[in-house]
Amino acid sequence: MSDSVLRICPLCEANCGLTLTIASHEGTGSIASVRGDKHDVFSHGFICPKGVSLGELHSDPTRLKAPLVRNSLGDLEPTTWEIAFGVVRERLGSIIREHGAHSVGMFLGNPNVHSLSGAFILPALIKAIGTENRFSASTVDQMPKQAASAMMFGTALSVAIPDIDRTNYLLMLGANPLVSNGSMMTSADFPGRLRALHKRGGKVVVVDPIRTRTAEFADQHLAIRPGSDALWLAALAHVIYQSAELDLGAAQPWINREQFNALREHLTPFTPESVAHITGIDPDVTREVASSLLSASSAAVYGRMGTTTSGLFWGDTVIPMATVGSWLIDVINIGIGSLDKPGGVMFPLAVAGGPSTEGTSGSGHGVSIPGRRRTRVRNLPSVLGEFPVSALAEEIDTPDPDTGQHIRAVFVVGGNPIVSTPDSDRLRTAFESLDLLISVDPYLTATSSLADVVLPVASPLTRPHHDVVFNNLAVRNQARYSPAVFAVPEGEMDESDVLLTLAAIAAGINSGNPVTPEQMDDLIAHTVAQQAVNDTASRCQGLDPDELMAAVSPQRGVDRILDLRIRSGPYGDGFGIHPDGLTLQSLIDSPHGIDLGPLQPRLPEVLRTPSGQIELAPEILLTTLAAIQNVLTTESGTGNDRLLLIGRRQLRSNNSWMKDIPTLQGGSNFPSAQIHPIDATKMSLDDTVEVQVSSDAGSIVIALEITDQVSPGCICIPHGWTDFNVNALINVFNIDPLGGTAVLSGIPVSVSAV
Ligand SMILES: Nc1nc2c(c(=O)[nH]1)N[C@H]1C(S)=C(S)[C@@H](COP(=O)(O)OP(=O)(O)OC[C@H]3O[C@@H](n4cnc5c(=O)[nH]c(N)nc54)[C@H](O)[C@@H]3O)O[C@H]1N2
Ligand SMILES: Nc1nc2c(c(=O)[nH]1)N[C@H]1C(S)=C(S)[C@@H](COP(=O)(O)OP(=O)(O)OC[C@H]3O[C@@H](n4cnc5c(=O)[nH]c(N)nc54)[C@H](O)[C@@H]3O)O[C@H]1N2
Ligand code: SF4
Ligand SMILES: [Mo]
Repeated sequence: MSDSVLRICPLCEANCGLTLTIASHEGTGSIASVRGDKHDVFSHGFICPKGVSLGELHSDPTRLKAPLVRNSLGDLEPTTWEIAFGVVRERLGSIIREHGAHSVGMFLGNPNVHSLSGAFILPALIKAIGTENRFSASTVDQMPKQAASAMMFGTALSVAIPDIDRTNYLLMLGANPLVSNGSMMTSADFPGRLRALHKRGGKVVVVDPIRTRTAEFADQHLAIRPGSDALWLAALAHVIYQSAELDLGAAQPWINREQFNALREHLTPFTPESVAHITGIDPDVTREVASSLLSASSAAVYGRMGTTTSGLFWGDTVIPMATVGSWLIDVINIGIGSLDKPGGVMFPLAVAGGPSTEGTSGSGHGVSIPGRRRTRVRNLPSVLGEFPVSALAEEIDTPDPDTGQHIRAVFVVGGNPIVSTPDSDRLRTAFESLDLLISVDPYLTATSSLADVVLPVASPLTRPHHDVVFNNLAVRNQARYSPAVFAVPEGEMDESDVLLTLAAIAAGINSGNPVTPEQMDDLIAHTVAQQAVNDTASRCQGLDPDELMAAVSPQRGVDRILDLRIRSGPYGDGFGIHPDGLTLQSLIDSPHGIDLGPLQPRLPEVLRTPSGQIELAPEILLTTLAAIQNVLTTESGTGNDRLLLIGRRQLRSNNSWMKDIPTLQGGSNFPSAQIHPIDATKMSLDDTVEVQVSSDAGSIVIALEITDQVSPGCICIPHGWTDFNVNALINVFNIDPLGGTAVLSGIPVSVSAV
């Protein structure tokens, strides 16, 4: 007899609800099949190939089951948890005692935003280590969007999300959700939601140098020149802010007149005509899009990877404009009256809360961009509490000439920076030179295979799941929780316990007194309870934190913290103050989820800026906009012997991992460099050849594919392949100055047959 369980998929931001048929509970347990859960309140049965592979991932024989420690011969060898943590305690202890906490670096990868332990325990590990040298995948991803949103609305998760289910006009730049399933916009069944948009007569416009699947679906595709989005958005904003129909809608009362005027003035030079020679978009088309945005009954503008990680190659330099571009997207959303309006862009309200529900409603500390701290070697500013990952290698391999200070130990938690971040060769050499590299990762990867200690975490199906982060970015308010499907097998360890143990070790080193993982767990929960009673925005303000702790007992670990967050959160029972409110048990009792309805207006409560207003035109962004104006009057001057590199995601892939899962084999799941037939003819290349692709940072050899989906002058290469690592071509110098994010798209490369 087989039985089935429901499970939220932890593999991407879409957060689909799945039905797993259990083949056996014996041993490590196994899954016979995975389907979309038709009754899921959010995903209504949608599933993609990755979700289908969840059972195979669980039983994957190549997943590590025991920790590895490098032996005296230099090989990684399986060992016990006690020995592995003992090595960490001893070697980390002597590094911190001798060289201080800042000699430890941390790199946090993508899977951390997809787990409860990443949300709740990892911050405690960072704090326990006490290092400022924190890096993450965010600075090869979405950081500019978060920086812009934080400046405008007050927190790193105050992101205005397209209300895709009610909009009638969706303008998407640099996003390919029909392959990626959406990002910074949790929208399970993106394809279905786009079809519904069409069905109600709405229009989709895609701006992308590649004719992607999403572009093919769209009503209109604009093949923009890579990296020039900010200029085009400035031109759109220019037309909109000059319009007689201007109505800022719900945002109006929270906009400062002076900022509005300064913005309008700064947009003056950016006419559709003045940017056309750079963007390649006809000025009439730009005016037509502006006019559609203004006249649509509802409209939303959305930008993703292509807008946060591209740069404009112009006059022989690469000009990053990611934070300005991300900001201009919301400048436009405000200009067309779409902010906080149904069918426009709105702020989700997450069941377990988030930065925009903490503190005091309507105002807060805001953020400082650029950040106040600087990297030691290049003096690069921090961004939202971390440093650009492009600076990681130099912070390791360049000791201070006077003090000898540098990063000597690195924790990589759920990341593969050797493949996912710029200048992989230098980072590999830097990692090889470390006194200690610790990797928390269930696989041997290009990164973890360099580690001194590898701490593998048990299968995601052995842990509970709830999307703490992504409910802050979801297109509909809803709440779902999945208990663990299987127990953690003998000898393996849950990620929460791995991170709690590491945090306890670090706290013990720094305090000089032994700390147990159980004490660490209590400390984290107590801190959450204390904050909940302190916040005036909380549903249990003023209660005694011990009362909260007693109420969530005897739960421990991530479940206890989640219960505290739900009960004090915006829909919570407030520990009795709101008797009809939600608890973790309410979610457990509703396995298909609780639908909390479409997004609701949240202005001005959502704001956490010190002014209590929307910062429509932060000074630093106006200055940056004024600076990029220079390109309008220059010619590119570059020879046309080089192509511009564009990234690509593949449907049957998940960044650098899951490549060998059987279900994901075949189809588009292979690395190739795609170029347009015109360029192939010009360079006398046919698609039987391999090509060498070279840049100022390095070169790779990869199979060639000729397709007219790619704009002439561009070359499109997927990321995430260890042996065809596109990041060997990316240098660490092109960084968005405000968002700290590397330029991954739009850089020049040369191509030749091998
Ligand atoms: N050139 C280029 N570079 C890019 C991108 C691009 O488009 N172009 N995309 C960027 C983006 S958007 C991202 S998000 C980054 C991703 O950058 P990373 O996060 O560094 O890379 P991933 O490939 O996601 O690696 C995740 C690692 O976590 C491990 N893992 C899987 N599940 C778990 C788990 O539950 N716990 C733990 N501890 N580990 C787990 C996997 O085995 C894998 O080694 O790459 C970025 N790099
Ligand atoms: N199947 C699959 N799904 C994934 C992932 C995966 O690896 N595989 N990764 C997940 C992760 S970590 C993330 S962050 C999301 C990303 O989600 P998306 O951002 O939707 O995914 P991308 O495919 O990177 O889309 C970026 C698009 O920008 C375009 N582009 C490049 N440069 C420019 C430019 O200068 N201007 C414009 N306008 N467009 C440009 C590219 O052609 C590409 O189509 O996907 C997630 N989903
Ligand atoms: S779209 Fe994302 S969340 Fe949904 S099944 Fe696929 S990987 Fe999982
Ligand atoms: Mo990402």
